[in-house]
Amino acid sequence: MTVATVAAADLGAASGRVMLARVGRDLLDLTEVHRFANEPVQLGLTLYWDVLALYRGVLAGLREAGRAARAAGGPERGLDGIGIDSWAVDYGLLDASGALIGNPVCYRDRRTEGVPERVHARLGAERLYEVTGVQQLPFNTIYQVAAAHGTPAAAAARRLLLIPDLLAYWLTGQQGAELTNASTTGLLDAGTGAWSAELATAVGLAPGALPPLWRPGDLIGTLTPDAAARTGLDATVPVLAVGSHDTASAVVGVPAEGERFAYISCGTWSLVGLELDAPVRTAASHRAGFTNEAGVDGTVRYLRNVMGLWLLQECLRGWQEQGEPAELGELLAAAAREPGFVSLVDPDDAAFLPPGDMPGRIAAFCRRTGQPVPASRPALVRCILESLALAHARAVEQAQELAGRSVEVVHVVGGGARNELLCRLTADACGLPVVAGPVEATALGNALVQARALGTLHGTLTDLRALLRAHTAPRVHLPGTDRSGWDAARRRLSGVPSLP
Ligand code: LFR
Repeated sequence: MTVATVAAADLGAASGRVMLARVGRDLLDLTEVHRFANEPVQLGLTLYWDVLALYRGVLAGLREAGRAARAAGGPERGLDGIGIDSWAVDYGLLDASGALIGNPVCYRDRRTEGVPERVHARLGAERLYEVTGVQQLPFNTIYQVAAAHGTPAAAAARRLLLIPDLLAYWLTGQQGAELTNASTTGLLDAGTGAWSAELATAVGLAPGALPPLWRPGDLIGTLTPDAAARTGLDATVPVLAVGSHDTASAVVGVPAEGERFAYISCGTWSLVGLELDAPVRTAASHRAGFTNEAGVDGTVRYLRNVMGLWLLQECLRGWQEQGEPAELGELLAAAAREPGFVSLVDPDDAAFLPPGDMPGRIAAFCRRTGQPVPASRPALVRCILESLALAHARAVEQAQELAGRSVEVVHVVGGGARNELLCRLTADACGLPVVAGPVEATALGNALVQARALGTLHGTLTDLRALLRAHTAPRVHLPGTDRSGWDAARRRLSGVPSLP
């Protein structure tokens, strides 16, 4: 086929959407056909995802995508392919009949507090890093599974499916685990590329609970009669494995040329790093908190999770909840006029991870470290964005040192590419040009991998990126020449205990 008409379902921590993409050798266009909220639900002590609402949203989006594609003269069966990506690490459990056991728990739930320490005491943190190569974040699947061990739900579980795989199962009836997302769990052996039976058993998973692996580009299956009826699509429409970890798809969607680039996939999280051919699993890399996640085409996503725009999103959500909403555009414009380097926080401080009173927690950090508490909303936003820019620069610098590769440019993709102040501050802090965009890198990466699997596109990631460059118009932010403010901020923060 010369044009592939595909749907990319992209589920984020705050919203999900379905995009309709038309991809050809000289064509790449993307339209959002459906967007729906994704709000975790606190019930008793546990924070859950409403995964059935997500499934409903995906069905509605696919219906809309098929309708729009047909109206535009697309394929008679509705779509040529469907790909699903979402945030990582979270999962649903299936019982022996294949039914979902309860709602998946959100990775920001507090059930894993203290669990990594327990797991490390038994298995050894260094050894775990050598085996999995994964940054030891408290919410990694391995710690969530360990936290739930001994509960009735865990005892009944026969299968563990990551979120995109769970939705693919409901659409096709096929069970599997897509590799890029599987690599975030802390249960995959990075050396062999297979699940580690030893680690799975050690945290109490039933034998066979981890399903066979799919690689991006594999056919997962075609729609079940039920899914076909609910979406108005033909039952022959294939669901294809893509980089089902949203960050893996976002990295495909980085319009870079050559290999001397760093990327920041910037949304709720900032995923900051490099694309490598081989993992870096040194002790120094472990100490610096870098991960080696699997990328598309056997690449390694060597990156660090920086807490990202979550800090700002949580402030906005809190103000909204109190009935005093802020208008983001105005707030950012006001923040740009604020004086710089007044107060800085470490965005990665564990105190910022759960939902809740973010301005209060930032104020507490400032008090604890002897800095002025931001006196207004614009001052608070300035503090957040400067702190993020500094954390971005630190991660870009460390990634280069640890991997032994220097970069010439930093690509910012995802929603954060829209935030000009953040991009400018990041360029200044890194001392490198920032190329901002596309905002829709994840959906584009998802669609490009599908189009290649369908035979419409050919070639490597470099070839896919050439198509991206021809059809997107990223914005370049050059760094300022005066580095003194940033260097002084770095020195000042080196005295803060939680910062390196
Ligand atoms: C970004 C992301 C990150 C992952 C975090 C939690 O959306 O997928 O890569 O560390 O969410 O799953």
